[in-house]
Amino acid sequence: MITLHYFPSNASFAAHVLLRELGVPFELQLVDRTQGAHKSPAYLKLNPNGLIPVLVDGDLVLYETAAILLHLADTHPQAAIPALAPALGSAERAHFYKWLFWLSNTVQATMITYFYPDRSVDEGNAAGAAQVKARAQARLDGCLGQIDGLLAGHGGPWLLGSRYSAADPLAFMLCRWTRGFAGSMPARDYPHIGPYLQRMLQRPAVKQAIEVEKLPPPLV
Ligand SMILES: N[C@@H](CCC(=O)N[C@@H](CS)C(=O)NCC(=O)O)C(=O)O
Repeated sequence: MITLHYFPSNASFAAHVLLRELGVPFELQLVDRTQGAHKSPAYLKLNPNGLIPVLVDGDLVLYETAAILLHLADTHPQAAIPALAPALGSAERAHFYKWLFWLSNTVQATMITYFYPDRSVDEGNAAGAAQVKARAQARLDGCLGQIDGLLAGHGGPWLLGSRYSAADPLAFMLCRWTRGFAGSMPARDYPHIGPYLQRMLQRPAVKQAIEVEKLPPPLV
């Protein structure tokens, strides 16, 4: 049995959507961040970083969102036609890696700086934190512009073009995290990302994950 350790609207959301896209049996295990469960000794045994998500697949214990997405796509090649990852060794697969890595190590990492700017400055340095947050937002503006340009360039409907892939739940999750942007455009207001997010919202797997996690409006 596959178990996803999650908290609503957290980085676990991408894996949650993908599991529903695959249509395989799985269970959700709430990691109650409000009670610090992600820093408990039991959870730290699963992920020493104390971060959500963790996927347990039989004997395998896996953290890092992009690794989880890749693992799920690789181990269920027949679950979706076409498969949720392009063929190994293909140019499309190389681009798939590129977007997964970039979304993780650039966009998601910058999001964390945006949401927790106080972690980058000394305690009580509110002005410094505000500057860190503003700089992170400016970098995210550039990332959103890049995603919009990608969608405009190949015409969509999905991140890789015509193929819906395991990168889409990650892109969707990160784009929706910008919904509270003030002073620059949230993802939904970009001409090509906006319709992309609406297409994602129409997918049954996304609808189900939103319903189960009880995500409140605005969704994007
Ligand atoms: N690189 C990690 C990042 C995961 C991450 O930052 N998760 C957040 C939730 S969205 C978390 O657990 N934060 C708790 C904390 O920072 O203490 C991944 O992709 O899995």
